Amino acid sequence: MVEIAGQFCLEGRPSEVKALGDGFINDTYTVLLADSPVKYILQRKNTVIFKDIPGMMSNIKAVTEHLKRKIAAAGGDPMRESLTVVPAKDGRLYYESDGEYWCITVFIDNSVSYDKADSELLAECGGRGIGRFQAMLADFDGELVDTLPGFHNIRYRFGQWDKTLAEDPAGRAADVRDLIGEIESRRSEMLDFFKLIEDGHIPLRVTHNDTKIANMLFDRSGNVLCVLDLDTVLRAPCLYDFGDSIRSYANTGAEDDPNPDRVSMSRGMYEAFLRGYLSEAGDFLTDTEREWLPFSARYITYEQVLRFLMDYIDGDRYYKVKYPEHNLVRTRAQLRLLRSIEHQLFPYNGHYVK
Ligand code: GN1
Ligand code: MG
Repeated sequence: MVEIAGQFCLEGRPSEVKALGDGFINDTYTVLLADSPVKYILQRKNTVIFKDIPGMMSNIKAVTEHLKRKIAAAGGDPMRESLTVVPAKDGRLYYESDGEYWCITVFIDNSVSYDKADSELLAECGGRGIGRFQAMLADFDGELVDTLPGFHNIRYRFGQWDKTLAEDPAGRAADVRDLIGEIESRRSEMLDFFKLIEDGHIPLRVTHNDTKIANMLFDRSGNVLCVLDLDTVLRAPCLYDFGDSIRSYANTGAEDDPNPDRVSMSRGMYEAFLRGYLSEAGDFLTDTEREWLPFSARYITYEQVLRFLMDYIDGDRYYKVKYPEHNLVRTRAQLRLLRSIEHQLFPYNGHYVK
């Protein structure tokens, strides 16, 4: 891997590559140099999931250049507040070898990362960070390749779901009938919401689409320093980012908590994130977007239950698992969160209550 890192335009000779983090999709490493304190992040991108790595990297390059211009204009530090893509020596944004795709970005030191939000203040800062990220991209008018068609599209997900259930590749469907029922009972409501997007009542913007707290870096005073993992930057409703953030920030337990009793939505964290988010995004959101913010938490959490369960039924082919039942444990924990969101935000016949 030191040799692979050497294929990129680094500020010195790479001397060591160390595994980093817990991503479910890509493999991530830190690259150290022999003669300089500068560090880098090396990733082997998952080509089963991402079919067009060159397209993905050109998206990331275009978006980060736009962000850097905005950050510089606001007096910020573009090298610390945005990812920086490091090209390979041949000028490409990736290095390909034996069908594997490798990419490098600059490591941002003196920052803090979290797996879980530990205070309402942090949730509010997270909300501000995502709102600001979306606001800076509001006038991005470059090309973006749709590298993950149907990513948060529940109609597309139901297509995959129906096929997986019909094929039942790992013979697991019979044992999870109760969970399948949880998905089916909410199908039409989810499609009703998605129809608002299909019919153009909710606009597409440039959004992140994977806003869990682990995908941002904070500074020492708790503000979002830099939004990471731009693999899924796409044109999509900004509600997906809000919903996915609530799924992450407001969960009192872990995403894969083996004890679902620890899992619920913290109303305080929800309100704090919302406050922070609206302080930055309030200016560009339409009334319809505002109205559907609470439902987006339900929608994205529901989609995540479906995706974890579908992967379990499919024999664990999408998400990395640490043990055989991992996707099932994730499903149950996310279902508990979904119920808690419903119970608190939609107690009366599915209507949102303030
Ligand atoms: C994956 O890449 P990572 O680990 O941040 C997934 C998200 C899921 C998330 C669940 C491309 O995110 O959609 O919400 O796991 N990314 C992709 O933690 O599928
Ligand atoms: Mg990702």
